[in-house]
Amino acid sequence: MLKFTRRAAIASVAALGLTASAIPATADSHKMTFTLATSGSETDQRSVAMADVFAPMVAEFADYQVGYNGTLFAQGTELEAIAGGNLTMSIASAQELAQFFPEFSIFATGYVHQDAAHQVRVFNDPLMDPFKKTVEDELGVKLLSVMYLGRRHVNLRQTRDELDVQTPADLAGVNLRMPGTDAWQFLGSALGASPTPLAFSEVYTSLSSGAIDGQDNPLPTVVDQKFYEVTKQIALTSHLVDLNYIAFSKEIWDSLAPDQQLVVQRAADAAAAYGRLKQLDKENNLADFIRSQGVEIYTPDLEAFRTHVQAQYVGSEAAESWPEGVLDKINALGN
Ligand code: KDO
Repeated sequence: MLKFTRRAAIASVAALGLTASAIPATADSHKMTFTLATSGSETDQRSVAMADVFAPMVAEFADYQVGYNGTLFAQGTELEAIAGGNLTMSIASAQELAQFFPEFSIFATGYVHQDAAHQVRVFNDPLMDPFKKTVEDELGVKLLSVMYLGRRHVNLRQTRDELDVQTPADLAGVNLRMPGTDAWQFLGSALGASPTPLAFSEVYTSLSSGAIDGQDNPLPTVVDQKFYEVTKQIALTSHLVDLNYIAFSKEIWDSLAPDQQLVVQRAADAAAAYGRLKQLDKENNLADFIRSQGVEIYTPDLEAFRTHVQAQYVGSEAAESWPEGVLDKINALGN
């Protein structure tokens, strides 16, 4: 995948020269159409929350369209599509934002966020204001709300007899699929593995063929994508309490009346809250089902993973982009 610098990325978006008019109008000319692109499936809880909570709340003035499984825009290209006027919304990751604004890597760093509530406190804290403002001013994207994806764990094809993962050293040489941006690859290396960039849509087939040894995602994703059919173990590393932002076109936002903006904001917050509860519930209740499918689930030496991962970030290029004092503020909002 291309490595974007902030300037190059924004220039490439500007060069597209596209406007919001590229977004299709609906039959009812009084209504706008809000189009969401996601690499998640229709049954992913974030997708369900957007369809079942967000869409009805905005229905008075906007129709809701969605492209699932990366069919509308490939994973990692959605923010450019919004900035170029070709898309209204995406479920964006901090890792994608870090492609444009490296300081976002702080929210993609292993063992920083502690849980779902911590993510919400961080997102709503004034510490986020300059981050949100930069994305709005420089990319034309508003971050409306924070969605919970869950605790990412290491999920491998090898049986535990073949490979017992206790510490990062046990992952040496393991070909671990991570999504395709620098922040993800860094995290894969920090875990001790050999990270391979691959689009989400290709993970199942690559696990099945043995092109990769494993992948990392929360338990609900393992079930939603049926990764349990093609893997044999999950080491509960919890290396990233992962989040996504509901990203919305600033151009469309600015075209809305103030009361419509309020409705959109409330709808995003309500969808995020609903999805978070659903995802937490799934996360807490899926282990037995996954085990029943023949996948061993166990907890490795978490202290060894935390210490090793955190040590990799110290003095890293990523950490150099973090604004002074922000990590301390994030930690102070923890438990
Ligand atoms: C993935 O590619 O592993 C990932 O979990 C990364 C997330 O940031 C998010 O984009 C997610 O995929 C997709 O929404 C599919 O669940």
